[in-house]
Amino acid sequence: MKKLKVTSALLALLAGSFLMPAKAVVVKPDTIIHSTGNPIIRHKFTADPAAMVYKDKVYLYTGHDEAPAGKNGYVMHNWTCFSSTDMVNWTEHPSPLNVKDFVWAKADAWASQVIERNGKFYWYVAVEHATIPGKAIGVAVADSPTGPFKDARGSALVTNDMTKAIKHSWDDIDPTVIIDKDGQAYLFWGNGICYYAKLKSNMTELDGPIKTITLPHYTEAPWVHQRNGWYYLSYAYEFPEKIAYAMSRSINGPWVYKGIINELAGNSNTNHQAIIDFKGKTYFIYHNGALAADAGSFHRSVCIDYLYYNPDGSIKRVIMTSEGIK
Ligand code: FUB
Repeated sequence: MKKLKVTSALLALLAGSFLMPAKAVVVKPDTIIHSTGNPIIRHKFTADPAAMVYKDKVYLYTGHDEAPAGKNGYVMHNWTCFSSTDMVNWTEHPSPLNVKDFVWAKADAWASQVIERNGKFYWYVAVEHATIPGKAIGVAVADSPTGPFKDARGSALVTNDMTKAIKHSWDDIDPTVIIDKDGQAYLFWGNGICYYAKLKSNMTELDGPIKTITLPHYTEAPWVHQRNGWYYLSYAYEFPEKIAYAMSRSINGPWVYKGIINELAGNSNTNHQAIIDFKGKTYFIYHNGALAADAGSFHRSVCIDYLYYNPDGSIKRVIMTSEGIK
C-alpha cells in the first residue's frame, strides 16, 4: 500500500482547508469537543474569550469571526458558549446571544463577559449602536449560564456620547465586570483609554460617574481579577497587541504597572485575554490566528495556557504553547 508522505506542502493544504471550518465541519450543539491542543476549538473561529466558573464548571463565552476569506475586517454577528468540567473536553451550547437580540444595535458582536449575581447571569457586550454613532455597551440577562439571554434594559448601558475622554467612536468596547468583596460591582471597558464605573446592584445601571485609569500603552481588552488581596488589571498593550498588567491593593487604584505577561499572539494583531482560577490552577485564555496559515487577525481562535504567579504576587510571563493544557 502506498504511504502518504507528509510534506510541508501537504500540511499547508490541510491547514488551508480549515480556513472556513464552520462550513467544512458541523459540530452539533451538545457534542463534546476534546481539545488536543491550541487552538482549543477548531470547527469555527472563536475570538475575545471570557470565562466564568460556576458550580464546578467553566463557561467559555467567545465572539465568532465569520469574515469571508479575503475580507480585511471583522464580521461578527453572534456569541458562542462552551462549558467544561476539566478545561479539555468542551460542550458547545447553541449560540445564546446575537446582535439582533439588542433592538437598538445594528452590528458587531465584539468582546463580552458574563458574570453571575444572585442566581442570574449578566452578559455585557460591545456592539455598534444603530442611532447613536459609535460602539456601545449592552447587557443581557438569563436564569442559566447557557441562556436563553435577553436584553436586560432595552437600551444601551453605555453609549459613545457618554464618554468624552477620547475622540474616536469605538472607545466604548470590551466590557469586563467584577464584583468586589463588599458586593459592589464595577464595569471596566475602553479602547484607547480604560474607563470604569460602579454598577448598581441590579447590574443593569451605572451608579456614579465614569472615571478613567492611565495605563502605559493601553489599547483595549481590560480584565480585572482578584487574588490574595491584590487586584490585577490586565489589558492589551500597544498594537499589534501584547498583554500587560497592573496591580493594586484597591479596585479604585492606584494601579502600579508591572509589565508584559503575554507576547504577540501568533498570526493575529489582537490577543484578548481572560484569566480564571479553576480546580487549583490558573488559566490564561486568549486568541491567536493559528487555526490556518492564512487565518490571521479576522479569523481568530481561542487558546488556553497556564498562568503562574511569583511569591510576591506578580505574574510570570505566559508561555504560549501549541500543546495547550493537560
Ligand atoms: O473582536 C473585535 C475586537 O478585537 C475586540 O473588541 C477587541 O478586544 C479585539 O480583540
